Amino acid sequence: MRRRNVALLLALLGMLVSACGGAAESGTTAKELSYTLSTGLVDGKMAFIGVGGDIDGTLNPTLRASVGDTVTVTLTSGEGAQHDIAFPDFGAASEPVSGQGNSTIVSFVVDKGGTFPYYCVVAGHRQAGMEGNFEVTGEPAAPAGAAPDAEPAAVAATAPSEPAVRPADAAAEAADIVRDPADLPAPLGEREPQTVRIDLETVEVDGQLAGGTTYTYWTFNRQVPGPFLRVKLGDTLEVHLKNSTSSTMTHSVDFHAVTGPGGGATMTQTPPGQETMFTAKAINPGLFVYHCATPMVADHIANGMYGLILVEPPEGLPPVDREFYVMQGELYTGGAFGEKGHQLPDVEKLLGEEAEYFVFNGAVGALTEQKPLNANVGETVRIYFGVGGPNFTSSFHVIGEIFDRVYDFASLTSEPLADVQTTMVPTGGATVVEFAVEVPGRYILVDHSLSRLERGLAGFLIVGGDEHASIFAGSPTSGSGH
Ligand SMILES: [Cu+2]
Repeated sequence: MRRRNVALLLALLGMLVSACGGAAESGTTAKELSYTLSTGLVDGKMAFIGVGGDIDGTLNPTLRASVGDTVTVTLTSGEGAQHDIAFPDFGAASEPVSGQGNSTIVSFVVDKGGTFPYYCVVAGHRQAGMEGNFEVTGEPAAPAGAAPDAEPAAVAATAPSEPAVRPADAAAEAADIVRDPADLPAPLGEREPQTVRIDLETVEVDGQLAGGTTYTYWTFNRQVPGPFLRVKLGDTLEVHLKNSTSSTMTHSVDFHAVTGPGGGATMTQTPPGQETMFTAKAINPGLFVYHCATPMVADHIANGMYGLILVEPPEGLPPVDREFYVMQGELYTGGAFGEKGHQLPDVEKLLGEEAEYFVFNGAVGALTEQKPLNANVGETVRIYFGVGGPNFTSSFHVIGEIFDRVYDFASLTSEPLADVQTTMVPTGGATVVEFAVEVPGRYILVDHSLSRLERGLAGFLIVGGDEHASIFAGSPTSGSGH
């Protein structure tokens, strides 16, 4: 840390010296300019907010300087989430800052004229709104052989790029973030509506994505998906959202089961270390997705912030022998699918919808080697299945089974469909499927867009018990891989 400070000081001295040189050459007086910016969420978008002077209160204010000036920008974290500020055209970027009221500083000498972007480099924040203009009067830079018009094209290329992968040092202690598909509360039975307290904690955890590959997940309660919540029609939800002190981001929750602005997201934008609360009445039965709704929302969802809440109709659902909880999502990593080490998120891939990983319950192998679904011949099975996404609709199918009933779009008040092979589940949507298991063996849960099977998307339903030759019989041909 001390060594870095010395390096910083030397760099600053170097800049000052060059600034004096520049001023002497041009014969003008170089100024020292200071700007102060805060950060915040305004109307659902992230922004830099001007503090003091002409820019006071302005969102993403245009900052101005002249060639030769030394510009110092102090960035204060207004809401406590992690941010930074970069002027990539000048090779200048601050250290990240987090924690409400803490500051970071970047200082640099302006060596060319024109209009340049400044923005937050934290993944997704520029796209979520944290970008402004830096206008420099004076001689534009004229690199030999380069037309001035060509300059904007260089902006993106000179942006500081994060490495795609971090060394695998974290792999050993990375957490198991996989939600067991059997981890869900029992049916509520018939009862009067009541107030149900729901405690959610948003935690950012380094977790196992695949063998030898780790990823920093953003979670509800440390697992993906978040906890399965079960309430009754007419219940009042009292939602407490706590954002861990170790978080770098603001988080929130939007319940699709809630009627009201943002599904609760407007009231739960929660900086690290803080807690928010809202109440809402469950006035529609069904199986609903909940997810984080902090900009960039797609980024928060891709990182694992989704779950399901079941609002049972008064009479509940017909009894079954086994219930399971499965959610599909996709991840956008810097490294290609299968690359080892700690993968960092890739916002460009996210915006291009070029997913590297497709997962059930958070990780490759989550529902195959790690925590498969288990049942026995003669039992009835119900799967609560949702798609967090953020971008890919699922063609949900169980290889070797037929859904006896599908509550299409997770509507529990419509008559279920009978005898369905594959059912479509939109992003931010869910379904409930039921079937009896008559034949022992291993069944594979897939999205029948089967290229995703090669990107990690598979789950096992392992059925034990006696053969049932009247339904299924024969012997595999030698050489069959199945
Ligand atoms: Cu979030």
